[in-house]
Amino acid sequence: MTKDELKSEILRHLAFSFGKDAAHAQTRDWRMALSLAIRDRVVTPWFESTRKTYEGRHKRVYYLSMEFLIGRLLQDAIVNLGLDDAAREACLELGLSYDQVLADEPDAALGNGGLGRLAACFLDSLSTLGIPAYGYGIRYEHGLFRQSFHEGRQVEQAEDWLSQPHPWEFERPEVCYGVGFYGTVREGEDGAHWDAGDMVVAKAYDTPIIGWQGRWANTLRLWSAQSRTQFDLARFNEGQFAGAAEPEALARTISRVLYPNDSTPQGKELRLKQEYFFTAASLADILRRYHSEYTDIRALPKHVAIQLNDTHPAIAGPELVRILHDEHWVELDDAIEIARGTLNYTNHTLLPEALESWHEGLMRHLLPRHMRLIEQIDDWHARTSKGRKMSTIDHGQVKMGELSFVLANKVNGVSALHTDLMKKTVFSELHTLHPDRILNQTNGITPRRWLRTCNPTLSALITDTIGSGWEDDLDRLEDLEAHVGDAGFRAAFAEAKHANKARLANRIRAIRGVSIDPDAMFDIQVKRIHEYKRQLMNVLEVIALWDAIRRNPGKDWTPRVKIFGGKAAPGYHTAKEIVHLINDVARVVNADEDVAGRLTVVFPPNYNVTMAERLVPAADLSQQISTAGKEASGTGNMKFALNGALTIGTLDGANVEIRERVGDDNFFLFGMTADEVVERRAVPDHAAEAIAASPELARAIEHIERGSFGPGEPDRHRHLANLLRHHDYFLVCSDFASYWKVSREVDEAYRDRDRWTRMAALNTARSGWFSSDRTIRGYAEEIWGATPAI
Ligand code: F58
Repeated sequence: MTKDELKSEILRHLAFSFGKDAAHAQTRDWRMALSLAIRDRVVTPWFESTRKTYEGRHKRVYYLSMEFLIGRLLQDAIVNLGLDDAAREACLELGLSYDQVLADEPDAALGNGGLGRLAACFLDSLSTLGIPAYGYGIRYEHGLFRQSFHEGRQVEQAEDWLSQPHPWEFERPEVCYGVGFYGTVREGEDGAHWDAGDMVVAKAYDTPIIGWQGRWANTLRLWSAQSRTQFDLARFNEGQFAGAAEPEALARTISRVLYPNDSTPQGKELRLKQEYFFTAASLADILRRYHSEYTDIRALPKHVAIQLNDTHPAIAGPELVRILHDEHWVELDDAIEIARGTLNYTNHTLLPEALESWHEGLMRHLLPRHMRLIEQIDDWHARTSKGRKMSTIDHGQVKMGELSFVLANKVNGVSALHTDLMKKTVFSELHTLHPDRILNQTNGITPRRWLRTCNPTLSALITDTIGSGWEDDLDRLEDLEAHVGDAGFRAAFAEAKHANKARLANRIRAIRGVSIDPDAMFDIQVKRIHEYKRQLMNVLEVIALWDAIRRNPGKDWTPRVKIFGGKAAPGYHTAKEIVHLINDVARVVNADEDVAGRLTVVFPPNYNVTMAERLVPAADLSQQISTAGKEASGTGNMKFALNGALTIGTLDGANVEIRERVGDDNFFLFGMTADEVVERRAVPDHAAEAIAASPELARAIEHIERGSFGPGEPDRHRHLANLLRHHDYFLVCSDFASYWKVSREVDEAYRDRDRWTRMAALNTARSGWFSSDRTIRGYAEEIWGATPAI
């Protein structure tokens, strides 16, 4: 498509799809018109992909996920279709700023963090590789909350990405399924019958996901909840206006918000309803498609592979058994085997508090038939695998990890270390019973979004140096290594980074009013705020550094800009206190003339995919400092390394594999190993001992206790200080001395810019393995038995 063709398509949509004259069109209108002009180019490959899948009778992959953190879609589609030059020029000729048009698109924030973003990267890779696949999830009306700060405290507001039309989706009113809840189970002569007490309708919305160079497009199908009953006109006419709308409002509650607060019984029930809602609708849809092609339900595992993204869709196991047994009259044991042959489960966490379990009473109340089947599945497992009963039901709780494991063909972890720990800890008993079931698939990231699109400066240098084609063959970045010894290449690499940093500095000045120097080291930690991710340790380092600079102002300190980004879960009190502390520390440090130009702290609110796309290319240092054994993998760590940031990190999650690949000389390692963490926790007074051994740490905690960051309110952050001294479960204190020491080595290393650039370039050259294309190939070969259809 030429620039002129695109231009006339934009104008055509502006007039005929939106009824706007170019003279009166706003940025939004132009963005919508450009989106539809681009979307038109996606439709033909999309239809073609569906046709080829049917014709070739290809095995289909279904990725069930409560979350898809896709972010913006317009530029992604433009770049994948190779239309970026045409789109930029067309906008220019129409008198528009291309960047401004792109920036008008709201982020589709249908996820919390890494798990949801991984699902989005996987969709991109599945399409790029031409593997017939569907993503299934929920079309939340309100995605992840919008974060702002009021006097340093996090404030949450409802996010409303659907308040304007979403140009990428196609509503499918004809694709809808009834999903039942509650009710009773009748045991008849011909088996069990579930009479649901309530029913909502799941309606489909499809978004095409176009792969690299437009060769293939898969579908993301999201479900929206609707009432089954029609609007009650009689009630309305009796004057009961709210009552007449009630059934609709209640049904819609299910797809209203991402991750409803589940601290109340009602919230818990709603979350379980969401899980069953989208899982049941997806399975009904998968089986409808299956029956349109095949007659033998027993051959399901041959033609269909279903991946459960964590345990949120774990009810798929009992639901599939229910359909096979109750509706297709397959013997129970056979039904269980067929379900097991079809389903696979990815685990994303070992944190005990994050492992899902549901109260047996709630499960029986909401899904009586499923609860009965869970008991039978448990019996079957005990019978067939020398297992003890009660692996899935324990002390009145249904453990969804165990249930997913028992009903999975394969179970995978998301980094080598995590998979190893899964075998040794949460699933040790099940692993002994089924030693071939657990395998590893280290996470990956799509290089299209996370290098090609977000970092055009570095991408251009890469293409100039090694030619094109690395975007879907990221191992080719290895070819850069031969150029790292070339001073000209290093200078160009440094220049690309500097340009990205200057762009970020301009933005931060515009949004936050803080001036930062692009020559200073940009030191970034962006991710959800969590105690195990240890943003608290990072802010302690800030405090200690501020204190050290004030004590020794004459020293030639390496200038640093500390950038934080991330949201705390609304009900996670300590995480919110950490947010507050970072903001308070930033205020004090940034106002202190003694440290000006040497240390600056920035915490832009509302970290999201779009902000990540701006921060990642501009980082010099990537903070990956979780307590070893706690971060399942991390994917931000990969994005930063790929874009030429050096990592300061622990041996946790995929950091281990990043370090192995980029080389220990190009990675700043500190802290305890996962085994040492377990030992250390058993030492009485480990925190006190560590504080006594580190004067920097001791002074930093004293500053917090003295109220240095709580103007007029000295006890403001005392709780965090107490936590550090007396309940330091995540071993911030015990790792601090090592962190501080290595951080000073980082300062030193940054002074030798050319050496730093060499290390950074080696990170880029050696990160090709972290492409999600490699991850998806691993799933396809080792888990799904699926092959590309192109
Ligand atoms: C993340 N999990 C892991 N969970 O923490 C991270 O190490 C890993 O790289 C990533 O998955 C992808 O494998 C994660 O993001 C959640 O967001 C939960 C979703 C359900 C509610 C609680 C948080």
